[in-house]
Amino acid sequence: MPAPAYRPDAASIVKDARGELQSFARRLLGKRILTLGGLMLLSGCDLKTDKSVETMLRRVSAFNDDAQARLFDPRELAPTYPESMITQPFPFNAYYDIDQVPVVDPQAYRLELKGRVKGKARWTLAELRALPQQSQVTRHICIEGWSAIGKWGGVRFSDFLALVEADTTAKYVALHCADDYWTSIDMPTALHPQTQLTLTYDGNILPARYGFPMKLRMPTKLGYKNPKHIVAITITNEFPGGYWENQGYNWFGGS
Ligand SMILES: Nc1nc2c(c(=O)[nH]1)N[C@H]1C(S)=C(S)[C@@H](COP(=O)(O)O)O[C@H]1N2
Ligand SMILES: [Mo]
Repeated sequence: MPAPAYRPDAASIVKDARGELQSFARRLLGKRILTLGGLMLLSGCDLKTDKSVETMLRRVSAFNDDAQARLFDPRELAPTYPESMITQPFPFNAYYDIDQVPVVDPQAYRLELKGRVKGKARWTLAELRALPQQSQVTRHICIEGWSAIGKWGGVRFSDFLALVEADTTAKYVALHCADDYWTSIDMPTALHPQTQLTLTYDGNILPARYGFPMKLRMPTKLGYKNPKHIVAITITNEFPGGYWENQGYNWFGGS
């Protein structure tokens, strides 16, 4: 994957870091680039334990623009964990309460591919489930200041993009959700080996609260870049923005 080789000055940036955990999201507003890999390096936290994540969130809560512009190498893999470390119960989060989680009819569901794709443009759930599956135990990090380890299973997204003959020279992949949520990612992130078209949670069909029937799991991205209830995917060169991104959250939101 193409990756700019930025070399952050960790010491000076950690010195700059100050402020409170709650201000983390606010401080991201209008900022340019923030990466999880970069945060790991800059904060000196490996993000392997809950405590190190909290420490990291606290340390980076007051990063300035310069600090945020110092990127880490996005070719890095996010850490993986033993199943014994899975957080029970895994938290629910959305821009609404849990009783408003969208209800998607599995029979009627079709995943739609739009934009720069030449292959099959409509997929049933059965067809998606028939593709080769993989799983990951990784940490989900929400910008609101919590993190949790979960196990997600599904199709490696780069395999799926190849299957639908997506134009992988296009700049963006936009993900449209059943609840009017949407987000978008750059093509290197879409092709990252840990980016997953997710159909299961902890070995079972993805429950409604965690994104039934399908979500995109990206352990290299913050929580809000991991869209649930995906109904359509667009491959495009036009910047698609996102639900939170258009309200000021950092578009990059990860490594
Ligand atoms: N469709 C949709 N996807 C979404 C959201 C949402 O409101 N709607 N919230 C995002 C945020 S901010 C987080 S932290 C995670 C929460 O996922 P979880 O419920 O599996 O923990 O979903 C992300 N994806
Ligand atoms: Mo989040």
